[in-house]
Amino acid sequence: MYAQLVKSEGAKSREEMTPEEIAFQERIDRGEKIEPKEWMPEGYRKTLIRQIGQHAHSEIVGQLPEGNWITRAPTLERKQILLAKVQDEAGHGLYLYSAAETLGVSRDELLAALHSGKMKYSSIFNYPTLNWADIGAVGWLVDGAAIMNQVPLQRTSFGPYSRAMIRICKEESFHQRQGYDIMMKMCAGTPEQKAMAQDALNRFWYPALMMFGPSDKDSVHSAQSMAWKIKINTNDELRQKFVDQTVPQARYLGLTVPDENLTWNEDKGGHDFSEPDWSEFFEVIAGNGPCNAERLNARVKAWDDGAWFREGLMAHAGKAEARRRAAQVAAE
Ligand code: BYC
Repeated sequence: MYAQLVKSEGAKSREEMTPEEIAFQERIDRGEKIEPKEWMPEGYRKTLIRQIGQHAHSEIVGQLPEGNWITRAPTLERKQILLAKVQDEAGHGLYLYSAAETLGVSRDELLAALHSGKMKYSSIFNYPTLNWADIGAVGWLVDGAAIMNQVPLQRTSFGPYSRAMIRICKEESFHQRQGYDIMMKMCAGTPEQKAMAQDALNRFWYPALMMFGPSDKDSVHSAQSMAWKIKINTNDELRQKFVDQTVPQARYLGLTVPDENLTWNEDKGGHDFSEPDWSEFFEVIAGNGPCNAERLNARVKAWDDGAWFREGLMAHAGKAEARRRAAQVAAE
């Protein structure tokens, strides 16, 4: 099914819609939730499968850069906290795969599309986590950006996605705080520790800005997704909010955001800031980032290594079903 997905390039006008599509759009405009068994335009279903599926993949691929640091966390307490956070990401992936499955695509199909490179996951996870300060920066910036994007998605029009987002957002704020807490500790530590925190901010700032997607003029899906309330805000709106929220947090830490153009713009009531290098972004999402191959190989290996377990589950389910049938026959 995923292979049939088409790119949308603008919202349909009312004149282009069928009567069913108009009635559907009116439900969306009234703020009604759409549930899986209800009629929906094929494009709505496909856009949701793409976005929810990629979101689910981001959660499970997102476990890799942090999971790598669980054994190297500096204290037992930090290890427990990081372990809990990484386990939460697995749970988020499962909520989201379940939400996608209600749209008629199986988890196996979604994972096959991830493994073959047909489906994307967030660009941010193609950057390496080189040291412990990076774990602080990931929690602070990456989870901070994720919250900025996900809080509005709690109001998204598709019921199962919206309900999954409510649960996910509760946990994301803990994730962001654990990252900021690591940064506070490092910034109050030795000059070397503070320099590590600054270096992590320098490396993660622009990749974090890229998480919100290309600038609005290059966003192919935004117009239709916003008309359907699959997305609530544009990419640039959320990026702006993220910068405005994060700059004072960096100041509090005594760190410098690596952007010479960063200034407060009184007229717009927000910061002016430099755009990320969009050619780098498009290279990363095309599969050519620093860790794309490593991340995908890790996921494919996990899938292959888990084959015996899936086979065991299927064999058990087959036996249970045979027993149930035999008991039914005996009872008749
Ligand atoms: N990375 O038309 P556009 C997390 C693609 S998990 C990769 O603006 P759209 C966390 C886009 O897919 C965070 N690809 O697209 C987990 C499209 O390509 P396709 C994940 C990107 O969908 C563990 C093309 O570029 N969050 O935080 O309207 C640990 C054109 O873009 C990216 C979500 O997934 C990107 N950054 O808007 C810690 C949230 N940006 O599909 C943390 C849900 C764009 O046509 N998703 N592309 O081949 C969304 O809100 C939207 O899908 C996006 C993109 C804002 C990401």
